[in-house]
Amino acid sequence: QTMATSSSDRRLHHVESGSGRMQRLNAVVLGESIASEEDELVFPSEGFSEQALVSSHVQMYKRSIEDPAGFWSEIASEFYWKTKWGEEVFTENLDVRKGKITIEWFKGATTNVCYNALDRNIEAGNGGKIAIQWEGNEPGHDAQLTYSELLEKVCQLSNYLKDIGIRKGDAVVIYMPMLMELPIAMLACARIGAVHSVVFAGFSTESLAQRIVDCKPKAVITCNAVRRGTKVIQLKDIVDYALVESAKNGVLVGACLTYENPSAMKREETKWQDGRDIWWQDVVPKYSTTCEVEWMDAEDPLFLLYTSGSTGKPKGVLHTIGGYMIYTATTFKYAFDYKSSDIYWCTADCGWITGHSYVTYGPLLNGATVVVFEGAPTYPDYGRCWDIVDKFKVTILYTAPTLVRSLMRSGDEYVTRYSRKSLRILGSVGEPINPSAWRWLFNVVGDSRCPISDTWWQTETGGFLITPLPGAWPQKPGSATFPFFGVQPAIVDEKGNELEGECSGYLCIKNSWPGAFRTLYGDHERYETTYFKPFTGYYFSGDGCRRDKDGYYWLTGRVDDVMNVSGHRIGTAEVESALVSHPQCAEAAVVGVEHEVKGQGIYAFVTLVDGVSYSQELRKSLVLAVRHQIGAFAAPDRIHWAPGLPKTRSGKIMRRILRKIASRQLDELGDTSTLADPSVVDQLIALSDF
Ligand code: 6R9
Repeated sequence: QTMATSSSDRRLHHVESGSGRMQRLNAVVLGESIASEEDELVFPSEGFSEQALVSSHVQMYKRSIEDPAGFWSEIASEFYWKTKWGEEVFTENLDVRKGKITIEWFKGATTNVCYNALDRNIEAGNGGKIAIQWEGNEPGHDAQLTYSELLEKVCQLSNYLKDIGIRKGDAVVIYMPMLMELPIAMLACARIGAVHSVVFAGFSTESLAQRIVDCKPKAVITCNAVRRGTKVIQLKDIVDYALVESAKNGVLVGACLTYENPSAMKREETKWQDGRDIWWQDVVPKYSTTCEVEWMDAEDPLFLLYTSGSTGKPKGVLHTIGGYMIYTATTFKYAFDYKSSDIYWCTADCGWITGHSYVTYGPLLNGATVVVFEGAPTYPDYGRCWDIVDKFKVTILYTAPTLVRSLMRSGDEYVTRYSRKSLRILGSVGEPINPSAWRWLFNVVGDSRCPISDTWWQTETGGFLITPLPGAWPQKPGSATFPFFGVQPAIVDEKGNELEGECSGYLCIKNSWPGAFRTLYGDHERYETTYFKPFTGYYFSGDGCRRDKDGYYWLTGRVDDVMNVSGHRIGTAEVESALVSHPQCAEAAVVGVEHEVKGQGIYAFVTLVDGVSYSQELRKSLVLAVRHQIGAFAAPDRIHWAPGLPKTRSGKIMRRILRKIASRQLDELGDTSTLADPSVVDQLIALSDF
């Protein structure tokens, strides 16, 4: 009946709740002991499966693969389209040999995502339902908006944006903390056909400027300051510098709409440029609470979101309207087994793709109640998450392994102090969740009753590609399980040959899905080169993957020069270029190393300019350079002085060797004879203080 029942005869066991910080795994094993993590199956309870949206997946998956046009157009018909698509539901070419890479879904049809998320749900009688349940940094500071109220706020902002001349196709940069005004700004853009580009408010002024210069927005929407934990971050200052920097590069932004966040900073204290800066509260509430929808082609752009690649320049991932709408809504519904009574909380920031697809669009398209949290999950203490869960009776909690690991270290007492009985589903995203973090989340947080949706996907994919469907099949701690409807993964070897059955290699996708990105903004060639040329005929994800004998997928991390630090994608080249911008740094090579909490830590090898000597101060100022160029989240954890770097005779840095040195696997350095100067390796080892 389900994909994995064939293997259920092997070992039936359940995971019991452990006690203390080290989790016990009490497996009731039939026959022999568990051979490996791949053999551990965790079954949904019978009650859970009975209630689940999908309890038998096989037929539905089969249909989605055999008849994608029929499958997706049926789902799309549940949404509002001003005009429908024609004969052709989608067209795709993923093969560079056949010409330009193109992916189009529902082309020719017209719709509006904001209309589908708000107006449609209100018309269905849900106007009085809470859309956004906001929780501030300080416990006790909260607010909420119903669907009708949210629509009114969105319309006011839409009208304001139109009034200052923003039209269909214009870009708007949003640099905001997790206030309700952030999703409001996204939806207001969507309503009038403006293309939003949200920049995570942890990015530095240089990074913000770089993005502004690339997408040339007509306006920037920001907030004067935010409090996160005990810190106050003055966002407006960062924006001011970025706008000066952008102007130097020929990009003048006419309007900077600033939300006053009085709990963090008074307006009088905010630096101001008359003519350009406008207080949100002074203008937006004056506008009408209704605003006509701009009907958009399904293939018009919805947003740009910059992400890291293997070169220093961030990539502007472009998503279009129709396919993204259908895909985020559908993945949200099935991977979280969404019911209208659910209270959903995703801890991600809207500055990342997770916040786009699964704070704003996916949940609101389903008419869900979404918790939006402004603060830090460990403030005022490690119990804050569970306090919020109990306070709002959260039923679905979607979070990241890095947070799970950090809470796991702080002790179970912080969790068990709270009831958490409202929870029914847990989700994980951002990086592979290691089995011990999985078990802790399952046993301690979920009291061994809540399935975990470990969702594998990317900024580029728009929505989940490999994910459990809770209730449909048993889980394996640490595996994202199986492909979502309509997704055909392929694991290939270096030569691009597709591997069958149990195997490991590079994870590719063979077909398009509605939520796929359509291009890199202004650089279709880079889009083709990065994603479609490495393995002809496939979309290449950049991730390594193993498929076990039961067909479960195990993501093993990036195989390119991209690191994953606390679930944030950071290119090694970006950190390197920030380091070499320091006047005393001659050269830098950065690698990711295993880190207990962050998943990966940033380890930088630095060669200094001749004559400069090593010092602790210099270390600090190098780290500062990265904080300034990219943001605090990209600060290197270690700086390792390097008189020279291991290079091949053609001058290519051999990162493989650096990775081994950084992770102290000195006996696994491998062949160093191809190096231009093999003695640099000994020098490096001599200079590391371990
Ligand atoms: C959604 C998001 C994408 C990269 C991706 C992979 C890693 C994300 C994962 C996961 C294993 C999961 N990743 N989810 N790895 N299991 N459930 O995080 O997008 O910021 O673009 O990062 O994150 O390496 O390639 P993005």
